[in-house]
Amino acid sequence: MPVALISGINGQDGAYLSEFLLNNDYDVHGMVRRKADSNIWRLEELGIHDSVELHIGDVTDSASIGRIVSGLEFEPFEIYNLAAQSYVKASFETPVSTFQINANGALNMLEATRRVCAQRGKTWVKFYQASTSEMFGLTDLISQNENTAFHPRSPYGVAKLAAHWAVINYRETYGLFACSGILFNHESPLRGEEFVTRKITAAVARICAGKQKNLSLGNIDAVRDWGFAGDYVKAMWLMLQLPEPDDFVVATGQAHTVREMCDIAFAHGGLDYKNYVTVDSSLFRPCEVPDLRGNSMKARKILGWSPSVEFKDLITNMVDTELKREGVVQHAASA
Ligand code: NAP
Ligand code: G4F
Repeated sequence: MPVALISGINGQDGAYLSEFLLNNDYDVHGMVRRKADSNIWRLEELGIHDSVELHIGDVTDSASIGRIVSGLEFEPFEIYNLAAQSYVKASFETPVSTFQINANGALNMLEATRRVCAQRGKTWVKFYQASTSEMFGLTDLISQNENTAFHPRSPYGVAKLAAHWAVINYRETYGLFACSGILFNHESPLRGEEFVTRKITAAVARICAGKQKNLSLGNIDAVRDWGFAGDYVKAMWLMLQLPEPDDFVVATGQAHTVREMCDIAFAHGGLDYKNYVTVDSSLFRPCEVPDLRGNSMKARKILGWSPSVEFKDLITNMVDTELKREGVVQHAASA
């Protein structure tokens, strides 16, 4: 039975990746930080919390990683390093801890991988790093691919770029099977509440339920390439099945504004967003990434990957889930 270890297993992608790997007969292990309260609601929502084995650890704690990685000695295995402080805006407030988790944490994971491979063979472990389109940051290109220059615009992006180069360096220096997926924004009903898709779709449901009156947003003219998280975790796995390690952009190629998202989400709840959304300058980022759109031709050609969910369906599905969570019977006009 193939074995996988996922750091950040309790996050959005960790949960969908676990589900995907379990469906492909993997023995799935995950690293979670010790928390005062349970933090595995996503695994519970997918009904897979009893099917994965959780290990207490922290990517900033090399001792815990060494213990977990060297403990998985049954088979050659796959490591997916998804753990991160993943909220870009918060990285301006906590730049040092963001760097420790997102950059040093990745280095700790790579080092543990290198040590196991030094004992067992170069490709005993295959390593996936969660890189991001935020590394492109400020760009005047219409779309970004694997050859686009990086210009990160946040402590988050800078830390992720350090980790990205560490992966390349470990590949070139030690011959590790290590891949980076440069993933553009991907969303789902399991998204964290601070991210704009979930913030908007949850607000629509709460407004419909009479629990919220309006919604404050930041830069609603920001443009992003949004896809469905369930599609993106498959691309992670596909990278580790290649004969040689490589890096890939994963994106839909379709770009939209936050404003368009508001229009679709509120209309699905039978509402006009203009009556509810206000722009609050305190929600703008000190340094914004105005416009991102991915060119995933390489992933499509070599991995055979393609997205399966259109932007409008992604947003309306998220609204539907939030309406159910709020116990709202769907508006007749949008049902
Ligand atoms: P997420 O929901 O925020 O999940 C991140 C996970 O990392 C959480 O489970 C968190 O656990 C865990 N974590 C944070 N610090 C940790 C530490 N020190 N040690 C161990 N675990 C720690 O993020 P996501 O959307 O699933 O994204 C997964 C990865 O892909 C992240 O690295 C993110 O930066 C990257 N990425 C995401 C997107 C996207 O659009 N979703 C796009 C490109 C790249 P706690 O519960 O303990 O906080
Ligand atoms: O949903 P967001 O917070 O996602 P962001 O910053 O693009 O980052 C996400 O995607 C990255 C991949 O490109 C990941 F690496 C990262 O971990 C994370 O998953 O914001 C999207 C856009 C931004 O331009 C932001 O300024 O929406 C704009 N926005 C406007 N009003 C807002 C808001 N974002 C949030 N979170 N909240 C608002 O009120």
